[in-house]
Amino acid sequence: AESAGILYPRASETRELITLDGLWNFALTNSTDPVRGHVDKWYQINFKEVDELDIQTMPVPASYNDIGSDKTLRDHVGPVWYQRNFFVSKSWEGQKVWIRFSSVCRAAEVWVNGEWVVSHDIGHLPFQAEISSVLKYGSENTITVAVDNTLLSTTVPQGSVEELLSGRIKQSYTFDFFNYAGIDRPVVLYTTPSTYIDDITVLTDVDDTNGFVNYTVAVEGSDPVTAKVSLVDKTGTEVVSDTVLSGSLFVQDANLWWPYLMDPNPGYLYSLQVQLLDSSGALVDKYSLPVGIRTISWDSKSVKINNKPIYLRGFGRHEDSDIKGKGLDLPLIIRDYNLIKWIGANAYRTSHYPYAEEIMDLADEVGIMIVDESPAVNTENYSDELLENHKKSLTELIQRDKNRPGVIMWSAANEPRTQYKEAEDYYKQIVGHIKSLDTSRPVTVVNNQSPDNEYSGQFIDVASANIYIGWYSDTGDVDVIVSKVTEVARRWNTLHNIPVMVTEYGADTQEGLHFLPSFVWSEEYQDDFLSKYFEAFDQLREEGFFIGEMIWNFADFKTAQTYIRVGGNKKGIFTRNRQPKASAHLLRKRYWSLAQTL
Ligand code: GCB
Repeated sequence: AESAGILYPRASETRELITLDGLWNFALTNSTDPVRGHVDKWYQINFKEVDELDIQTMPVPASYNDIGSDKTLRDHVGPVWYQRNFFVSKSWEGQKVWIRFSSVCRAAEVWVNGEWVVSHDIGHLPFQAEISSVLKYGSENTITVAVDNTLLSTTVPQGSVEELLSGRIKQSYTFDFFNYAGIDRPVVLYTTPSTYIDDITVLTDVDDTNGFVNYTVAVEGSDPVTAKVSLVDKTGTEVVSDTVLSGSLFVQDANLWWPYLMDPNPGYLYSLQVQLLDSSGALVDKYSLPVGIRTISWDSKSVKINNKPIYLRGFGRHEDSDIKGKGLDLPLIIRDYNLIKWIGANAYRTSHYPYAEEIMDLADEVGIMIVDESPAVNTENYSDELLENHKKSLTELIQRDKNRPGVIMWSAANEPRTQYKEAEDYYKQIVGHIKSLDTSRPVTVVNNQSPDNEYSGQFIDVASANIYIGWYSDTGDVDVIVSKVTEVARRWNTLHNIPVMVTEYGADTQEGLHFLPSFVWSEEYQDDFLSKYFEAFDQLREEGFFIGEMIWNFADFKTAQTYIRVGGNKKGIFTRNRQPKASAHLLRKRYWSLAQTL
């Protein structure tokens, strides 16, 4: 059974949790015979007992591509197979046991003890299944996962597959980051009671210094229960409570959730502790959700948090690093947040797919404002099937992130081909779908089309422009940046009467390459280029509709092989190893001074 809720798994008085992260057994299929594993039912065999399977050891979580030493693994197209054993305690019998994957890139099929339990067809988003009835308690169990990275014209994101003259199958795609694949985020087993908290939805509001936490608890199961819902502050003190499953908590003189550097105490989180009780008052289930009290509002010129206009100082980013690809990496995540704080940023966009829940938790805690993006990047060849998959990605994204105070905007897509007329109905439906799920946050589409020659702008609340003047056009001509950038931004505003931000601008820069006077690819050029954009942004800020700047990119990252990329995209202000280029110091000066004036 699949559940509607997808709450982050947490242990509590009523819930236990074990991780299945670690070393798994791993087998490739031959790309020219992709169905082999299914035909031979690899989910019913023990990989280790089959000699011709050529088993490798694979870490979870990690992308598998860069772990090996040959191209067969890195450039593999089609299914790969993961398997491991795990022990389930006798004491879990009688409870509901769930398997939850935080993400598998891209399509996953899961079997436990040879029985199919769940499939999921999109990367970067969690899924789970209740597996109580297929488990052996007090005994070893086997889990097998088939992971397929193939991208087609109807998948999100899109791609195409061809057979080369050599007979090799090759995956192509137009997006500018490596198509990493595998079980790239944590896998856990957890228990719930048979009557349990399936989902919690929180919507907060602010009235002067007071806060409201409006909540709804969804319960599954047949036992009659009553509730106790308490809001607990950082010191562990209960501030207010109620006994209904759906209600509104009034918080006098609330500690509001503020972005980083907008308040001495940013990212304040309460804990909403939800308890289900039986008729005798005994605890049935308990789940605690972090809650930030804040409100978002917007009009034709601004976006406000707690009624104060915000100005976004941030980045486009990637989940990307050496060896593990997009695999969850806690030291890297903390390093990144330390750099974000060091540089004085207050925002980023989860370009070009939803980021790990652990990364999102830290945004909530630090006070980083997130533009939360669907994995739909560069959409083209619009079809009904693509539309359905794209909508599904947004349903799952909003279900996962709806309660996060840090998420201040939904991004429906990055650089869709919106210059075609068929994009009009498509994006009308996509934005309408987001609005049907959440009206508390503005919606954007991140565009690189000219505002006069595209069809999505009429539906969105905030315009997001990716601009590469001085790089892909006017290469080397930094002197035209100010006039051209201000013109594009103004045009978005006058055409649709909405606030505007620049979501990408950047220049590839090889660390350590120096030229005086500045020359493309040098650290000097990146500084020159950025300084001109800063000038443009300062002019735009005077005009009253410009709400933010996000540099492309936080760090260098890996891409597919192409002659315009030397070892990947080098537009980072940090290297892939997270060390600063000269531009990081320049940006730091700007972000800290903006933080002081705004
Ligand atoms: C873009 C894309 C981004 C690329 C970037 C670039 O417009 O949104 O994915 O990496 O340009 O550097 O070309």
